Amino acid sequence: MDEILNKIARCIQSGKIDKVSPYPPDMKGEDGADELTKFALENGIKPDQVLDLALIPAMETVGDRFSRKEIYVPQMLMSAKAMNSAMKHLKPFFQSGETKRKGKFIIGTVAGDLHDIGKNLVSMMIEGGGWEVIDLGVDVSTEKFMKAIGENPQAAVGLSALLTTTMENMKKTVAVIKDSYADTRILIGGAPVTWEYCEKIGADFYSPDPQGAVNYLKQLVA
Ligand code: B1M
Repeated sequence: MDEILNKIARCIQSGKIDKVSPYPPDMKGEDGADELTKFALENGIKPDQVLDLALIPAMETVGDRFSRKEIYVPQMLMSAKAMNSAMKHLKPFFQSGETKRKGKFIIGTVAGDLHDIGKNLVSMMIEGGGWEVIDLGVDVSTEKFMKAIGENPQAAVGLSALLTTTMENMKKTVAVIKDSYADTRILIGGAPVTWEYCEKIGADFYSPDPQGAVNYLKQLVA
């Protein structure tokens, strides 16, 4: 198991998407994150093992290397593409939850922020937890969140931010939503977000991971 997980992690770190992708040149012709993840799942490795032991640690390494200026945005983008090619195989497992819907959940990455890997994971797990998910995508303006809430007034809302700069937009969005929809439950997350920040901006809940988000929503309807 370790060998295949290490290979997947290497593909994420190097940005090797699939067998036919020419990047990086030294891995040309080799299986990529796409084929290796499919192989791992077909051979009994659990989806959460692929996620927790290969994909997420590999992305952390990518982030660290970017911080140390060992890699730049194009390489980070290739790693994100490799991660997405692996995640498409995990998606059906995370989405095969109960069919009866518990409620609606609106989610998006806040304005100015294009990071969607974490948001997509949260979205998948919540859908798997039995919620109808309205995913507004990335770079979502406050107005777009407000429109979606207006159309789905009972929905809970999730905001994701990965940049310290866009956390400010998260704050603004929370304030505007709470101003018009005081009862709407707002859950926030993303690498730079903390409980302290959650309390400061008046959101209802902070979760560092998708499972915490699922648990929070579960107790809302318990
Ligand atoms: Co960007 N980026 N990036 N990036 N990127 C970070 C976030 C950074 C920490 C890298 C670094 O410097 N070490 C840094 C932010 C620094 C800061 O603000 N303090 C950074 C930067 C600077 C930038 C640019 C500004 C770079 C530039 O252009 N000079 C630029 C900004 C673009 C923009 O958004 N406007 C940029 C661009 C990009 C890419 C497009 C190349 C790519 C994103 C592709 C994509 O998402 N489709 C990218 C990537 C891949 C990263 C890193 C390497 C990985 C992010 C990721 O996907 N992690 C990242 C470094 C890092 O995080 N280690 C970095 C894996 C993912 C599973 O984790 O998203 O944290 P995460 O989600 C977690 C939890 O946070 C939580 O659950 C998830 C699973 O556990 N969670 C929630 C997330 N949302 C939640 C919501 C919830 C609950 C939990 O409830 C609603």
